[in-house]
Amino acid sequence: MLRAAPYARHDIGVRPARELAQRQRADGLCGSDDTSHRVAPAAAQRKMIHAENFHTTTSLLMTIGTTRSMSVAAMAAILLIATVALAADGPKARPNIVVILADDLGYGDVQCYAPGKGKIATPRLDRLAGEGMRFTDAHTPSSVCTPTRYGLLTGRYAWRTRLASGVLGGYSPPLIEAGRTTVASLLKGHGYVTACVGKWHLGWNWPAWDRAKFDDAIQGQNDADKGEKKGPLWNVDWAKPIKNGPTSHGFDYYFGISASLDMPPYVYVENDRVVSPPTTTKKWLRAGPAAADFEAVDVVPRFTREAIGWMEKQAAAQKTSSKPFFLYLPLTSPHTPIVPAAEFQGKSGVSPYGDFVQQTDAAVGQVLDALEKMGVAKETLVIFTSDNGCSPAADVATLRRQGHEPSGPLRGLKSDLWEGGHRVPFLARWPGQIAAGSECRETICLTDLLAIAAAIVEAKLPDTAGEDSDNILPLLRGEKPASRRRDATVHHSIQGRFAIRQGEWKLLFAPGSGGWGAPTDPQAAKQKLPDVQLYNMAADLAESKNIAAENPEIVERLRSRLKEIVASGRSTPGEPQKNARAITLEK
Ligand SMILES: [Ca+2]
Repeated sequence: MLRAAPYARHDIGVRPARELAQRQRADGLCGSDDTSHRVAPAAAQRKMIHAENFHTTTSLLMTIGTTRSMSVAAMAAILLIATVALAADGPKARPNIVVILADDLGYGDVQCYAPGKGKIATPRLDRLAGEGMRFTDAHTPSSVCTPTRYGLLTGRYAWRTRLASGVLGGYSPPLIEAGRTTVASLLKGHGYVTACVGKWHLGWNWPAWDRAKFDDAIQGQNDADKGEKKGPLWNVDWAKPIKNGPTSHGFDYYFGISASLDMPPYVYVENDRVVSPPTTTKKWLRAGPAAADFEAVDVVPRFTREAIGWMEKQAAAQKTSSKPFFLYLPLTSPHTPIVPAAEFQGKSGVSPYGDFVQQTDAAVGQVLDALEKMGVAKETLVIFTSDNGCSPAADVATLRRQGHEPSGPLRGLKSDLWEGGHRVPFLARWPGQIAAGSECRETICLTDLLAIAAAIVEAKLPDTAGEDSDNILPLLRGEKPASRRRDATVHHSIQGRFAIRQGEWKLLFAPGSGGWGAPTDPQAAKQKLPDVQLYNMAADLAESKNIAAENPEIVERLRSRLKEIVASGRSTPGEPQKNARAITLEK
């Protein structure tokens, strides 16, 4: 049953659905009075079913109790049957979990996040928001791909690993440490069947013909390699299995590509095998080995199809088993190459990027429709989010000319420490558990997924897992937690610069954007801008006025907290853990 907990708006920022619906009607946010898509609270129905079962069992036992001829053994047998019947209903309380991760989708690219400023139609995402909870202050742990994906799966900030800045390439060795708990390994260990379909971008070990040459290729892949046949990127035995990929980190099944859609090799991998070996060279930004039939334009539809096919198999299996499923679906859109399918070209009326965003919205719609058709939508927690903000590669100047602001009210873009780099859309739907049309303004982070999963399966995370993960399940259920396990959230930019957010305060350890945005840090240093920036996010969401000089004690408090978070290897209570390298906060 939904728990509409009493709340103080400014304390917690979780609004009951009714108030939000009224507000939406008042200001047009998410833009619809239409409640035809609202779904019945499944958990409430389940509870009623439980109650009926219990009532029937109790009546039966009472009847039996009055029948003196009934043997003790027979009563015990009936009690056992009743217990098994109730227990068999138990696992259904564990939902299927579907996490859809868009690639480089900005905060303002989903229309319900940018009333008046979003010019790209996103009807399916807006509808998802209306059916669940919309977070307005959700952050990726980094403003670029790889570190966010590490954080999402492990509940730990990636800057604690060897990756001090930037991202991995398509040939990089694995970033997730062997034996580290992931969302997938945790859920698999608690009876879930698990799959990842999509862009991995967390590295794995390719089987190389010549390891020394291969290592050279890894080092030079982003600039030196020209993708020539027999060049270093061809130094792979494509027939042999890859190692330490998704199926080594808790996923029963994998279908996808090794990194971004503009990073070779351009091949699909199923589980640990290349589906179709490269025989030619293709180029989307970077040149490299490609399977003859691999085309960038096909990838989003292919992932959507594969994901739905896998879920259909699991839903069919659920008719005879109680195994819930977990699907992690990291899409490659709307990241470069911007390749909307023919039926979406020109559809947005904004730009090819707008068309690709619309295709992403439609792909999410297909997944949601499939859940409905399979009859499992009511038992499925769906989370939709993005791995970082909109990229400058989206041709932002054209978008702005069309009146579309991809970061909505926020400053900056992908790569930056400013909010546009890492504050992202985050929608969650779980009928009967999450109030339809609700909104939460608490600061959350994609690293929280591991603790949510642990809470769902009622597992206690060991001190060595999810060091930066906070269980936000109570927030999803509209409850007010007494306190948050993670009292502050750390942001990290492509250049490896840090920022910390605590309550309304945000302190950036960079004179500029920390990323590609102007002024960059070298430009800011030339302009003699201060080394730190302090903003009050409640008063200045656009990060327009640096008030560090006027608030030295707040700067010091945040600096000191960030030092602790770095040094102790964790931002949640627990035994201190080690980082993989020495970390410099202020550069
Ligand atoms: Ca990305």
